[in-house]
Amino acid sequence: MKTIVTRMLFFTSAILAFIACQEEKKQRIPMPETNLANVSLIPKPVRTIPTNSAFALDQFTAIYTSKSASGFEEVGKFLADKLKSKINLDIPVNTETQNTVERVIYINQSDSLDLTDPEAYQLYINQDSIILNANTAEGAFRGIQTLRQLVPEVSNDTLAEQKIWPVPSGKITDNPAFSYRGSMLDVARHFFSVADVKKYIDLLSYYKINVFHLHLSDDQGWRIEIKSWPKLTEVGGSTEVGGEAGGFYTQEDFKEIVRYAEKRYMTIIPEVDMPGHTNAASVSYPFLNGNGKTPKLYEGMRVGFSTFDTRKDTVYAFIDDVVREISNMTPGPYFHIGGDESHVTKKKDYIYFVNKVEKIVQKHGKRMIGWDEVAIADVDSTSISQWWASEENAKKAVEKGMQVIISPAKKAYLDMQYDTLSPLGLHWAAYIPVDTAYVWSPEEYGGIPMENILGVEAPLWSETISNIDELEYLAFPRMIGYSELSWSIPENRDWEDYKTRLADQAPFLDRMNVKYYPSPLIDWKKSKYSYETIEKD
Ligand code: TNX
Repeated sequence: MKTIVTRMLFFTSAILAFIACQEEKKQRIPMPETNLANVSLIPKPVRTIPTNSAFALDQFTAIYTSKSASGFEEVGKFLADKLKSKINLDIPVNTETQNTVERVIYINQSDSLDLTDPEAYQLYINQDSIILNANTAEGAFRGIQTLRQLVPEVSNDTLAEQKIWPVPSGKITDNPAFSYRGSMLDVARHFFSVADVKKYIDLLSYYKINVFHLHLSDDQGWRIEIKSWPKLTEVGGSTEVGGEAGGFYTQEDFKEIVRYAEKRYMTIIPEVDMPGHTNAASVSYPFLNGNGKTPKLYEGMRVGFSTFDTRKDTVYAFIDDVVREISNMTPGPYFHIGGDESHVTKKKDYIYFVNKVEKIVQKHGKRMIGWDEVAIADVDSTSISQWWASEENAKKAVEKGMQVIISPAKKAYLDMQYDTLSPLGLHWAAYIPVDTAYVWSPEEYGGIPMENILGVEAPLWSETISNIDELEYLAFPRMIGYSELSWSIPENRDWEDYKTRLADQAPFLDRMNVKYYPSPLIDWKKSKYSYETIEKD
């Protein structure tokens, strides 16, 4: 009953407001005092200057975008869609001038020299307009994530007849510290559906993550259809850790993931782990196997027992097909060859293998990424080393002029338990509570020179997680901290300040139905969504 009355009231007030607006067009609605610098933005922008008033986001607001610049209109529509699901307001995008429009959000392609980083943006929030300037649609896309965070979850119903969501006024200028800000998901130990992956990608993009690395093969499963080698998925895709059913992405599925990520200006990095971590491939095609044993499907959690035969030409012909088929579906510049924990590959064979596979990757137009071990081979300076375990290997990569992705297991592994009581995760590298995950500097980690650091990535290995709820429990809230470590400059990072901003993410996470770990270190904000759940119960 209450909702019907509220709806009727809303309907009548909307009509009244509409009439009133027609009469008193352009009259400013007095706004409450605000402080843009106190809004809980994550990642924290480079610079925020509050002007203490607000933009009245309401039913008389419209979005306009540069039309000639490619991608800007789509960014405008993306914003409208997300605001519709957040506050249930329909905001028209680039519709012909309507006389009901009182205020505008303008997403503008600007050639300003202050916006040289392709992801840089400026937000000017005034009482009558919001102007988002960016050089590229990618920059505009990052900017609308900030705007989404600035729009309050709950409207103010006392300022005018209509509902108003006051957006704090001021100016934000922003760009990322690192151009590579990633998360990895292991879909090999446990398979995750396209829908699960999309949900994760969408959450990551809200926090300006721009790289999503998919670990597509391992001892326990092969997860990507290769048309020229169908048994990889027929046989190798049939298992996962713990004896559950496994699964794989068809090439259409993979392309769908790529498209979904592309819309969010996110690069997909496919990984086929080799020469170790290859049991599932070798069971499918036993000629690949190089450990002298008959390969059998494997559903355990051990690592380091498998290897390709590094001295057979047919193995490289196979790898060529795999890299070609996957690279053809991958618009991003990278192909990840794994290369970790090849404990049963002789060192000279490992080096021979990595040298050859690097050439295959390059032949198919991609830059090779490998886990830090690959730096012991004769790799090219254009290849990239992902530092997960060995400082010595990371240093070798730097000596070779390579770029390094900072992913130290002790700090950045999302599959590490929060503490000894965590029901999910491992702890071979460390226990990583939410503060430990945040309080370190990728800029200074292990003394890698800044010019060699490509960026930061937090991998989520899936030995102990088998569904989206469990995935979210390990990834959130820590992933939010990694977004700040990779986007925000060190001067803007502070645990005490971050803690309160993280607490304010609860309404968003609840609304997205994210089963995050409610760390006791954080005083989580109650949200109307969590109240609703309590009421229903
Ligand atoms: C080490 S990290 C691995 C993975 C495991 C992970 C579990 C890396 C390059 N190799 O195979 O899944 O530890 O934390």
